[in-house]
Amino acid sequence: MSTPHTQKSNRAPVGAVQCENTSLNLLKANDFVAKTIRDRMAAQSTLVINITSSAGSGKTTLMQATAARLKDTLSMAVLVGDLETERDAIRIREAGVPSLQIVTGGICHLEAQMVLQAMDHITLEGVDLLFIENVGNLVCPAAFDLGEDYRVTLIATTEGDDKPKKYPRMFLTSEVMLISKADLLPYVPFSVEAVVQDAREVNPDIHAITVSSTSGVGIDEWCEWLLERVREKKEATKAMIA
Ligand SMILES: Nc1nc2c(ncn2[C@@H]2O[C@H](COP(=O)(O)OP(=O)(O)O)[C@@H](O)[C@H]2O)c(=O)[nH]1
Ligand SMILES: [Mg+2]
Repeated sequence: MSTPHTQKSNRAPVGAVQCENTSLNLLKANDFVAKTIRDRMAAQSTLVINITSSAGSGKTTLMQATAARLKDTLSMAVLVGDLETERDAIRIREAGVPSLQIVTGGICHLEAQMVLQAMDHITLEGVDLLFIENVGNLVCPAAFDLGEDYRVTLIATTEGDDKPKKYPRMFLTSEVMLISKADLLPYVPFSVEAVVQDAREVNPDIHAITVSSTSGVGIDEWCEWLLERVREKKEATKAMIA
């Protein structure tokens, strides 16, 4: 009989030391902090969206395009994680939305404690929609709850349509998959149908929207989805207080 995968990953090879899996304890600590963020944001009715993808799939450009559409309709803020530089936060501020860079100093994902610390350095009172742009990486960010309401993963048409099956945890834990850079579809071998089918085999409930931040395709649908979630969040807070 074959050994279940979960047991296999914890079993030491012959001659090796069997170590305690301390990562599981770290994740428990992370989830505790994530709950603090979730409770705090629920009390003030701020919708929190964790944006994940590989590096270069268009997360920051999407933040800029979303800012252009929604900044006069609702109050937005963006926390953005990268290993180095403040470049993305500057781009988002230039688009007219308050933004703070979280420099992870080499860590390949954001953790809830980083987000909680950053929250002390940006005004979130009255913010309807808080985006957390994660570090570009389809692997590690999947394991860390940041206290978000929704996780949205971008997959660019330039990345190849085989990624949902190769990086299943990211697509399993996301509510939405945005197929980005749709303007490049005529030039790259990428099937929207195939990527949606693979993603739904991993996560049957994943909602897919095809977007292009440069041509504007799908940005209306994306912004409508966001506005609906903001409305729901406000209703939920009202019901919680009543
Ligand atoms: N053609 C095209 N290029 C895009 C689009 N969105 C982003 N890009 C380009 O892709 C590159 C990476 O984008 P960026 O937003 O920085 O990606 P991030 O690393 O995921 O934040 C930049 O050169 C962008 O100009 C798009 O919708 N269409
Ligand atoms: Mg970016």
